[in-house]
Amino acid sequence: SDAEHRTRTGLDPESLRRAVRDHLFYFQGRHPATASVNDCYLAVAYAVRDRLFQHGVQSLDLLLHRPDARIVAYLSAEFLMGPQLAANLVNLGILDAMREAMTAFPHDLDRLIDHEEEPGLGNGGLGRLAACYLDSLATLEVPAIGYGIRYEFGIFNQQIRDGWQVELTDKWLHLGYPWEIARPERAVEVRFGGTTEGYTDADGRYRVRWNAAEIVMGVPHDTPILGYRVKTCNLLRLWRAEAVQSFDFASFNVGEYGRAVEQQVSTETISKVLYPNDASPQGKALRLKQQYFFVSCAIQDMLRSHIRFGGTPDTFHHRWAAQLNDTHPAVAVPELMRLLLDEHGLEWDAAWEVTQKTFGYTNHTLLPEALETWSVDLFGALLPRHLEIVYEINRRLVDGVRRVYPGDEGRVRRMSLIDESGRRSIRMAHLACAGSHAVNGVAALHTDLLKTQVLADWVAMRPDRFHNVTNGVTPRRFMVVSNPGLSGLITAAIGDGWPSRLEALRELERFADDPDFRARWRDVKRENKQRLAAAIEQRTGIVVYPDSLFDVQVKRIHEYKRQHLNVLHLLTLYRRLKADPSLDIVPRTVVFGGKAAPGYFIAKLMIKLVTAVGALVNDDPDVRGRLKVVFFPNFNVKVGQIIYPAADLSEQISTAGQEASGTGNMKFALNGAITIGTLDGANIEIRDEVGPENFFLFGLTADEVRLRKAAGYDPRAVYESNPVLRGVIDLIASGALSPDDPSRFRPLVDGLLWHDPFMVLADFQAYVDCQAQVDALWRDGEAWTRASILNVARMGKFSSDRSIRDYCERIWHVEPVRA
Ligand code: 26Q
Repeated sequence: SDAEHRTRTGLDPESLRRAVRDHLFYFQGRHPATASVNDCYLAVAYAVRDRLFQHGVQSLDLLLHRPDARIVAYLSAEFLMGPQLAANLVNLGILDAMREAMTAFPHDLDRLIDHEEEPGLGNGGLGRLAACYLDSLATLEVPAIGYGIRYEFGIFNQQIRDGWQVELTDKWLHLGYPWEIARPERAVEVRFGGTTEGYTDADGRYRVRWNAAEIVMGVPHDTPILGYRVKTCNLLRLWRAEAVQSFDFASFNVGEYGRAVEQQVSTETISKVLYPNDASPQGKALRLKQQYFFVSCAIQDMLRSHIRFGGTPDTFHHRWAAQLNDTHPAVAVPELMRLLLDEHGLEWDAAWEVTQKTFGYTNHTLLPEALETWSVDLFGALLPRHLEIVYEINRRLVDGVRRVYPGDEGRVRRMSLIDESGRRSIRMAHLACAGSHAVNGVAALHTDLLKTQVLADWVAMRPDRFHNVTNGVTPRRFMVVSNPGLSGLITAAIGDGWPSRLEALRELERFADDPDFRARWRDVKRENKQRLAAAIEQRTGIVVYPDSLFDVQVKRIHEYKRQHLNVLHLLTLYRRLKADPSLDIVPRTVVFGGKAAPGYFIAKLMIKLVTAVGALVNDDPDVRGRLKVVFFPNFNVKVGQIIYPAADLSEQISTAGQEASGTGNMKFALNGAITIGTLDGANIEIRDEVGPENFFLFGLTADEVRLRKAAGYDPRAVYESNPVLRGVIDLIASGALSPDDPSRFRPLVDGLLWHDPFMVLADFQAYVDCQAQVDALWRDGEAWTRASILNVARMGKFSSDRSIRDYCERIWHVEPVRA
């Protein structure tokens, strides 16, 4: 029976209680009666980790006996994993058993789950996508390893002081991180700098030797990744940089202790901190070192394991399918070439075939300023051998272009791996395309734009290599873990199969007109809103009302995401109320959250603008609590898990053509929020699925944006001709929001009036009109609830399980390995 099986595998409450007690007592030297919250949290986490590794050992054993099984390597500079305890308990199926077990301890399970701090090893969408994909790979029983960097400091913690963002160091390791195991015995060496020299080997072949100037050790730290209710346990393997020797004895002996330790410190800075920009990369040497560091560790690790399991270098791609999560790991292409050529003696053509068959490349952005390039000088100084290999790849590429398009030197210049205009630099997206058998965008529109614009020349030469794989999110974390109320209601209605078969949500459609079901649906949402209201009051002191419409925009702060468009709407509502305080309006709570890159001045000013509007509006007696504006500080995965379930309206209002996909849009809709959005990224596909009548659409299309710009867009003219818009812009410009510094928001206002690259003013009226339709539906509570239910019922496509199946079938050609 199930109960007997649980007892045998130590998953019943009594075994769990004993395991937690043993960890506490023998491992941490604490008596249960006096254990602190952190003591108890660590003890529970270790007890759970033991059970994860029980599965993990099985998964690895399995591969030993299956030399033919293919393994996915997901290469990503970021993994935004979020809290692990609750998610692991759900995947193991022991959340309730552990809750019962913990009644014997001074702190209950929910207190411990709340205590957990998350490793913020990512900026936003791209890093969180990698984490969702690891969850789905394990759930689909596909062997996989996520390779990345074990940053000592993740994304900064955001505080709001006086309405401004302040960045604090993220010391996520300070209380100990119980989910990982260091594996110093599997360390590898990574080299930097120096020179190359040619030589002739024993067989008379010309070879190249790299005499590096610096050696760094990469030490892997493994976190087990268990699938949902399956036996598969994969790995997240993050690398930490360490000095080869703890200090340099040569310097020490001549009395230069300081110099010796300096070298060690400089080595260990490689994995010290995550770069907090999620666009406009700067060509910093340390960033390139980080990228090469983890990529070299990963490829060496993969090669070593392949050979240990009896493979040969020329069959590497039979064993491994490696995905490049944007261009951040694109240096993997010359690194695998180098290892195959210089260390394993393959000829160029054989090595190139293995390399192309190994890699796939996912693009996540079209923003020209976000496309990574490295100056040839910097790249050559750090990676001299790789530069030679890049030049040789380019020579052959350019030969091929000239063969297919004789005389078309413009095309040669456009496609070259080297940008020769100005200071010479390497185009990493081109390197990734050249070295991959498959290139994909992350939503249908994004892939189209990629194919017709950014990579059009590449599509012309290799049309069959381009794919779309629309993003997805894991319903385990973003529904089961974070929204137990809604999940329970869904399970009561349609059974418990939906978390791993999300298309089954469609069976909810027949409840959309059931008054009793609708009432329970509303009760769940209300409870979630109460929970968020409490968190808002605790963190900001602002009191909000759960009966108001919760209108939420949480995501990185960026001009292209247009948080300021949302603010212009807010001020429109405010001015209406001031003009007529007795006006009957739909009460709204407008919640913002998100981090701004520390060097992005306008984004930080946007945060200050939101908090300034809050200060103006929240306690105005004319408003009488009908409008509340909240900036929820330090948005991260954990905060998201409180916010998504409590939202009524999801703001997805980027300028069409700018947001590659978005994944927050999916998390909201899966929790019953209705979207107000543009035809951008995955919004388009969400609207196709849920139906246009259950989605608030507004704004210019990507084509219209392009045409309007080509025709000469004049934001000033829009401002002049729209009195409502003029009213709100003038209000911001007047200094009324910043009496202590009347010109504070001038840069924002001037940017909108004179440039407005993201067409905020062009979309303003359409947005305000669309918000009026939102109000109208909200006033019909039954109709709103129906639309909310239908949103959830029709969102099955956006499970990351579907995305991963797409990758497995069309790009990786990998299959599940079942226990
Ligand atoms: C690069 C070089 C140097 C420093 C930083 C960076 C860097 C870091 C992170 C550049 C970009 C990022 C992150 C990008 C990102 O999150 N993109 C988002 O990816 C999501 C998953 O595909 C999409 O849903 C979003 O639309 C896209 O914006």
